[in-house]
Amino acid sequence: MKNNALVLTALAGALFSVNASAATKWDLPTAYPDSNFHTEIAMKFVKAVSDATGGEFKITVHSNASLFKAPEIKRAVQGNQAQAGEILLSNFANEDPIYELDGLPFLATGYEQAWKLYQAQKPYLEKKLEAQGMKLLYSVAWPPQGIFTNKTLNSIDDMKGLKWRAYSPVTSKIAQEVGAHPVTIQQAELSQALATGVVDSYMSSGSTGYDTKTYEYLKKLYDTQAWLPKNALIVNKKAFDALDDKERKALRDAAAEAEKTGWALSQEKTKWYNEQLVKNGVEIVKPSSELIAGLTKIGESMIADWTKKAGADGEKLLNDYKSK
Ligand code: PCA
Repeated sequence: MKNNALVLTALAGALFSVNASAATKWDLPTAYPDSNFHTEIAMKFVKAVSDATGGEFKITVHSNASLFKAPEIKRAVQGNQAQAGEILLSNFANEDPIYELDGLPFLATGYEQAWKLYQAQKPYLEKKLEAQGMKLLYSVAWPPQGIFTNKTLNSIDDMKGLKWRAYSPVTSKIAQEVGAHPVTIQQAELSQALATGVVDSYMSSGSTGYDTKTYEYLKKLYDTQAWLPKNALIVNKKAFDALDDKERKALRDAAAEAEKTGWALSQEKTKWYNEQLVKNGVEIVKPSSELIAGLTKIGESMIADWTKKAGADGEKLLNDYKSK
């Protein structure tokens, strides 16, 4: 009897210690390198989650497309091969217009407008992701988008024939509209594409120009400030639902903090990134009004197309945005 009790106590102890050490381990693939500010924010986010749970909830960031390539991350999270992931929303424009919205030229140009657009977009984004078995944790804007090239661009006519790197359906469409030749290449492969001459121009932020050492190849950045696309941190819904209350709270709190500091850091680093480009020989050019007029016209027709595609919800969203 006494022995049995001892065995039971030992068993219970063993079970308890198994439970107590059953840490939650998640993977978080992202497509951008450690030097990127989005990755910096993601690293802080996972540390905050770990700290708030006494190290019980560990999320491992796999940066620079080392686990999944940029266009594969969303599906990996959906299928729970990765429980969390960071995606560039406008990469998925062909899936649903809601993903395209913040990639449209001249709809929202500065940080203030981009934040307002996000507030109007967010409920629809959450709904779409939920329907796909995922949840939105936070989203942060990239710096404003400009054009890297060696060519002098007085108007969009000068963009004809450029070998244009695209990162999304919209950036591909812009190339088609101006008679450039688009090739879709994600950031992780961009340096190589520049080095081998596959592309000689692209539209993106100073952040990507810096991360990819674009300054070694392209010496002008036309500061068009055309839009601010966003990355989003998403999680698999089943994985999220399987968390205990403490873990879920840790995740939510860390996400709210990441979003707040992420937007501030993005804005703050815009200047810093451009300074690094200048130090490395890039001329930051104020675009002519003719160039802006040409790009704005392309943007307007894309926004009109978007409104048609997005139907009544889209119209409501845009009205919401304009009234903010
Ligand atoms: N950098 C990413 C997307 C937007 C940006 O500023 C890229 O060029 O791939």
